[in-house]
Amino acid sequence: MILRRRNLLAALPAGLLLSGCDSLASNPTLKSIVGAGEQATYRWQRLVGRDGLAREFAASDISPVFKMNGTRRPTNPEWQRLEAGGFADWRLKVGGLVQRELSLSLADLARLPQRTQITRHDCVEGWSAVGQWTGVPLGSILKAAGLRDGARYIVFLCADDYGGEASKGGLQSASRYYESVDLVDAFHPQTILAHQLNHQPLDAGHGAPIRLRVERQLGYKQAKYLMQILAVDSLAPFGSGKGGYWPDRGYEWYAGI
Ligand SMILES: Nc1nc2c(c(=O)[nH]1)N[C@H]1C(S)=C(S)[C@@H](COP(=O)(O)O)O[C@H]1N2
Ligand SMILES: [Mo]
Repeated sequence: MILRRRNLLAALPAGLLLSGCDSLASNPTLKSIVGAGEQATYRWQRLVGRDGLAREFAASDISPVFKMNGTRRPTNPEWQRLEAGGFADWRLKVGGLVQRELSLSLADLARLPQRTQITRHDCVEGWSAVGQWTGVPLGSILKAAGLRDGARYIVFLCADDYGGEASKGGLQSASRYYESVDLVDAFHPQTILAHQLNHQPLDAGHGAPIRLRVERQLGYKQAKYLMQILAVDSLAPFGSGKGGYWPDRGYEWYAGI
C-alpha cells in the first residue's frame, strides 16, 4: 500500500533513503526502458530532488498565447460525441492495480481539492509557454483508488490516435497517444489532472476535458484528452513497451528538465 510506503520513506534516515532510490534506479524493468544517460538523469533527480518543485511563475509571466502542439482535436468519434455533450458523459476510468476502480465525472473531479500553478511548458521542438493550470492532484485520486502492492507506474490512455481510423485499435492500439510516470512523479504535489488553463476550461487544442501536468518533465509527457488511467507493474503491454507514444519512437521515457 503506497501510503504506508511513503510514510515509511519520510521516516527513514537519509542513507537508507538513498539506497532505496538506488535500488529503484537499478531495477531491471527500469533498465529495460531507459537508456544509460537518461538513467543517470533519473537517478540524479530521484536522489537529490524527490519532492523538488518545478519553478512557479507570477501571473504577469503568463504567455499571451499558449501554443498548441500535436493533436488539436481528436478524430475519435467517442471523444467527439463527448465534446458535443459538453463532456457531461465523459468519465475518467481509474483501474489496474487498485483496490477500488473509479469512474469520475468532471463534477466528481470538481468536488476534490484543487491546485493551481503557473509553470513553463517546454516542448522538445524548441518552444516554451507559461500557463496557469488548475486541476486535481493525481495523488489524491490514487489515494482514493488505493494502489495495490506491485504498482510501479501510472499509465495515461488518451482519446487521440495517430494511426487514423481512431476507433479501430481501441485504447491500447500501437498508435494511440499514451504516457506514463513512476510513483514519485505520480504523487508529486505539482502533478495534477488539469481542467483549466488560464482560468478557462481546457479547449480542444489543449486537451479537453482533462490533461496531465507533470511539471518536472518535457511537453510530450503532458498527456491531453485523458480517458483512462491505470496503475501497473510493467509498461511492456502498452504500445511498443517504452512507456509512451513518443518514447516508443525514440524519445526518453524520463524526460526530466
Ligand atoms: N493526447 C496527446 N497528448 C499530447 C500530445 C498529443 O499529440 N496528444 N502532444 C504532446 C506534446 S509534444 C506537447 S508539446 C504538448 C502540447 O500541449 P498543448 O497543445 O497544450 O500546447 O502536449 C503533449 N501531449
Ligand atoms: Mo512537444
